[in-house]
Amino acid sequence: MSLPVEKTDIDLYPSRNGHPAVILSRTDPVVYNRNADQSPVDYELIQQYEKNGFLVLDNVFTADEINSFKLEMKRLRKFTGAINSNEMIVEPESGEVRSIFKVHETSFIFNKLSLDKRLAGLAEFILNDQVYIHQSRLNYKPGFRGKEFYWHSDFETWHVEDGMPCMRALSMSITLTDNDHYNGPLMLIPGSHDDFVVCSGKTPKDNFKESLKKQTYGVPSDKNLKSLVDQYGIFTATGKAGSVVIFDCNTMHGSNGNITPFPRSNIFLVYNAVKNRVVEPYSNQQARPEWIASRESINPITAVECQSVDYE
Ligand code: 6CS
Ligand code: FE
Repeated sequence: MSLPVEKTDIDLYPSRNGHPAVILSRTDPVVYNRNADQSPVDYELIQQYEKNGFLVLDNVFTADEINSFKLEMKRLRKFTGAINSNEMIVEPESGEVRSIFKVHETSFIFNKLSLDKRLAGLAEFILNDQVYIHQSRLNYKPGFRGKEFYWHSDFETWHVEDGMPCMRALSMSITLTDNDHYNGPLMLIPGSHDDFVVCSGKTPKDNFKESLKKQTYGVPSDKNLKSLVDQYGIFTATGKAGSVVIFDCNTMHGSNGNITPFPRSNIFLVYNAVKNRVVEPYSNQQARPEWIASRESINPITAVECQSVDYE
């Protein structure tokens, strides 16, 4: 196990600390492995990821695999509240389940999915290091009353509230239901990963108790968001169940509410480089709980070749 990363005094990405809400340039690479021969996918796809800050891979998982994941998602919705209510976040108004965290530890199937070479192998290549799960979450976004996820950079939150030193992490969103243009699909701003948007305000104590329901701190100003959209536009990641959206930790993203009868459910697996393991939060506040951000349980992953039969 490599030595824990010492928190350097220089905060390369100061945010929510009274500084003006400006846009700084990224100082970290996006793709850490420059050896195209080692890429587990066509290298053009890696170049697309580097340019846009995200990549959509269709038909990564079979219908049988997705069915297994959906059954597991329903099972967890039924039982998690009883066992680990903290890890279950409900929608503020309807009380329906919005998210369940730490499913890579509480679910045998989703633990296996987090090790699946189709995901972990690609994360290892892009981050060019051993990887571990920083966070996992099932987002149910139920039909009729599923609420939005306002625009944000995950890294801004993970840096300020979890102590993630650098931009050497990525999220993989596996679509468990069809993500159509009408049921609140993930929206991403292509190229925004190269800009670090400093956020105003000061992080309230125990912010996560509110932010996981509705994020109001660590969100870009209207001016900065408009400047990103004017420069780069907005991409909507629609896709059939079984597709995977891989996005850099700093890509600005969000999703609208869902008033259609069709749920938009995804599982998010966040891979962080072991060399980029979290240190003390840059907000100098208490670290968020382990079920939101791995800190004690940093287990480097050994990627495993998985097929449909492995998920039955
Ligand atoms: O605060 C967090 O870590 C979570 N919040 C959002 C909206 N995206 C990243 C992560 O799941
Ligand atoms: Fe996010």
